[in-house]
Amino acid sequence: MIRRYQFGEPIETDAILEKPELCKDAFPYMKQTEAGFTYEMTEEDIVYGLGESLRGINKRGWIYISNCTDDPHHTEEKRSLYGAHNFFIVSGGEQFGLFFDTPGKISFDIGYTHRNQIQVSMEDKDCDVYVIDQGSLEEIVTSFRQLIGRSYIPPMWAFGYGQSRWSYGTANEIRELAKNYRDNHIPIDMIYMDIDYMERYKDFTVDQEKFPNFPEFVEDMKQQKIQLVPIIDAGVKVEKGYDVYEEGIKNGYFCKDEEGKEFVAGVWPGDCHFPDMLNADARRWFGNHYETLLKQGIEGFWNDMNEPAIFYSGKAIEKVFEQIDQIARKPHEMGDFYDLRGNISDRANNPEDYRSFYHNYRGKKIRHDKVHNLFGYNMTRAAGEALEQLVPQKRTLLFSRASYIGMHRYGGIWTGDNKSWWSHLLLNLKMMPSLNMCGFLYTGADLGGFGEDTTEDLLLRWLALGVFMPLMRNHSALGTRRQEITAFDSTDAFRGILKLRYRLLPYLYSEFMKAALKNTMYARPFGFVWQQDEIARHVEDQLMIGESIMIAPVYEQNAIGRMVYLPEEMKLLRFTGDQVTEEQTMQKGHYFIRVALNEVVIFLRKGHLLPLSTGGECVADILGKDLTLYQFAQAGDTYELYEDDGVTRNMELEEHVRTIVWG
Ligand code: MIG
Repeated sequence: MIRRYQFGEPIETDAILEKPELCKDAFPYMKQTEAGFTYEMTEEDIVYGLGESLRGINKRGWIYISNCTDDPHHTEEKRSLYGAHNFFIVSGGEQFGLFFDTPGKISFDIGYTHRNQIQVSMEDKDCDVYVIDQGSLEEIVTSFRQLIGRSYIPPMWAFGYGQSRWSYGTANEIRELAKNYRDNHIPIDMIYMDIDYMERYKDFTVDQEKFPNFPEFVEDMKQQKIQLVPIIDAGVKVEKGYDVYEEGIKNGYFCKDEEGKEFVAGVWPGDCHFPDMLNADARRWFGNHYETLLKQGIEGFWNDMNEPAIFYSGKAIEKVFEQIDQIARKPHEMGDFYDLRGNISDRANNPEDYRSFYHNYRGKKIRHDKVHNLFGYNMTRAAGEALEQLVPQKRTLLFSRASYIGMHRYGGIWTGDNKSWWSHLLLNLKMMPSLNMCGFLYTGADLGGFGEDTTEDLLLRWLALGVFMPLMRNHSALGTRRQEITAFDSTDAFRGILKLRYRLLPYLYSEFMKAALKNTMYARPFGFVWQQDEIARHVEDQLMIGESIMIAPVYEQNAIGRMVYLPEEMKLLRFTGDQVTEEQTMQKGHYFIRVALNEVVIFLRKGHLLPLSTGGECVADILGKDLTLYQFAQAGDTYELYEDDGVTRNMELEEHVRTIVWG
């Protein structure tokens, strides 16, 4: 049973479609205080959840603030990333899950101020709180996921490997990249198009000089079984004659400032207006514009800059220019320079700017900061709802950078601008289960790291984790070292790891689909599986992926392997490239496991099967082909395999699951 409590007058978020009746009992577990709520933890408590946030699987010992932020430096001291996922579970003494449904800023102090105390606080204390405390950890998650609705499911080709870069600048560059991969038999299904494909960064346009005959090009790529996936930014360029701009002005679909004029924000296109994603009419209008690209053959999109990111606002930048002007006219003082410098560097994502524009939300004028965390959510909802109408017979790929719980029904997320750091490989692993808890199943990090220069071994190790992530994309920033597979010496090692991904796909897809359709987790922390095992409960660098396999990736440079904890008897499967080169049953315990750079080691749980394809260079190659079974099973053990055509929206479990029996 889920209990709903209400505090103040919460603004609707649409995180939950059917709300349970309000509960009249006293609010359990947490004490109400001036600032919000507190809870006294026991020493044994572990706190799980909070979706896309920094630090551990166990969130204890830090403070996390839900405030969707475009910050490309994901260092330990940060409190906010791009998402706002206000669900956590306390487990140890008492066991319960809480979801704080509120669209503004909210802070979760999980033993930061006082080591054994949780403090939840927010500016306006208007929120719905949902309490779930029946059953196991997994059952709490399933109840929560039922409450928030089924997670987004992409087409199966979106489980292939994707190559990205900011930016491939011309059609020829992409053709060459595709040829390089296909000639070298490096599996690939997607190539991403970053902002430079557009004409002056205008949404839904394609630069005709760099990408002539775009529909033909898209079709050519599809012939080679490669989908092109363009980026869409939140800001619409201010430019006379540009249809999206003109329509938005005419219909009043952009966010307005205090005086009722369109709010001006500087982002990539220069001066922009933000479509009012919270206004249902504006949402329909913006979503329908995706059709421009659909008509040219595009079947997938990634939504960026939708926190929304602001480099500067029109008004703030004017003030800076005034300041420069004043300084220039008088004798300079030391302080002037520092003042000016501070003023310029504080322009990006400035809280003052978020307080200076408004939405028309359900007929009411609402200041942006009150509903800040719903913006990216509703941009992706705009797209998701439109795509369902425009392409009713097929699934479309869609994922977002900013998000709030509720958005998980419309699209996936990638975890934004990480760096080519070993610590971010581990962060990727730790974030997965928390994201799953909050409904985000189709997710992944920029493999190899987005910012800074990667190295061959970092990319190899990161891909060895990436093979288990639903969204498997290698993406890197402008100006960093090239990060395509073909940029490195060990082509064979890379090819082997990517081929393994395609061998694993029947299993990974099946586990993903079951997680989506049954509201369960695709990636689980050990504490969810072996709750009675004190050591297992505190493992932060190994995960269960689906029901059959446990992974323990190498995340340190120059390591020849790593310590692995087996909470029970398991069977080690060593893949050298995509071939099994060792099978060994191992007892419960700690082991040092060697893993070479061209290897991936998987551990099979007892009583479970692992179906593998024979491999391929794109998802279409493996659809409907024979399977090879690996197992740590006895006669009679079973596996539920989910299979479908990978594109239709009919995904009923009963129709698509068959039971494989061992022996
Ligand atoms: O200000 O479009 O997170 O993936 O490559 C940077 C350029 C804007 C941020 C995205 C990143 C993308 C980049 N974008």
